[in-house]
Amino acid sequence: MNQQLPDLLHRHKLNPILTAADWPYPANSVFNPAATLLPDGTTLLLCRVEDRRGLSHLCAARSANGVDQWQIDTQPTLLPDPDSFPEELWGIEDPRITFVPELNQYAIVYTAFTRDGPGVALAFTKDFHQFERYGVIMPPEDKDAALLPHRIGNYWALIHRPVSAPRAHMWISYSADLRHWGSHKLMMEARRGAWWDANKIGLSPPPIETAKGWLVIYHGVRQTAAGAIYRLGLALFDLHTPEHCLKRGDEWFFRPEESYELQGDVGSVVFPCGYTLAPDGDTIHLYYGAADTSIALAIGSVGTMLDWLEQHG
Ligand code: BMA
Repeated sequence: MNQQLPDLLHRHKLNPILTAADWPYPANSVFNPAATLLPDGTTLLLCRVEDRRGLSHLCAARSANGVDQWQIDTQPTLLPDPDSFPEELWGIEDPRITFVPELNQYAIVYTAFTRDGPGVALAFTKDFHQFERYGVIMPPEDKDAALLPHRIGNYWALIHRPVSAPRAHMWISYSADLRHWGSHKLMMEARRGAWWDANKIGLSPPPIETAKGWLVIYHGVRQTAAGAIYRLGLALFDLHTPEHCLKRGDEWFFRPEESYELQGDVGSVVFPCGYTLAPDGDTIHLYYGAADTSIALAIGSVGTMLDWLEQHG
């Protein structure tokens, strides 16, 4: 192992843990999964599956240990429904799952690929079999969104990433009813110039609620002559005013290094959309898309990430 590199996440030796070859039906690629722990301790991944036309849908995979022996739904779990939701014309992508205790349901926030680019859509489910769609809640161009698990004051809060080309920052918006959104606040800006997170950033998995604040893993997109590099950074936000950034790491802490991250449909991409927390409340299993082709797992500690942020923020 290269001791010069930050050591916050350890790749699982079985990586990539899921590929299109594992799928029960034909697929081009499987990547960018949302994740949650079901009440019985089963890990559920809601995977983005890109079919051979290029359009994506979502498919659930379940495993007792979150590593192998995946039971994959034999049919797509959530397909785009462009007849009822024309915003899903070109597919649905990159989900984030948040369990919402007040509603006793899982919120799934995903990208709807509309005729005018990506927008943010919301659906709820109790069981990952039946889904109630709310439709697009943030119009294009917007993506990389997740719902916070409970209200802040009286309002639900949604983190998302609208684009005001050529730059794209993280915003947070509030709603009393989950359908009408306002009080839009800039949460964190992409840096400029040579920085690893210059010009375009976005939320990766949903924020992690800790005693010190909302711990956010975000991606920075660096444009280079050879294409984009997607790397991960950390930031901490106030628990009661989540648009207020308490700390932001200057350096990335995870980057594409392994062959399955460097090569694929889109090389040099690590793109997590979900994590699970072990019963110790500290061990994090981060699930990420590797090179827009497969699904990989990296394991870390929330406490160690917070300590790193103290030193590097
Ligand atoms: C982003 C999203 C992700 C994708 C990444 C790299 O903009 O579209 O779905 O993994 O680009 O291609």
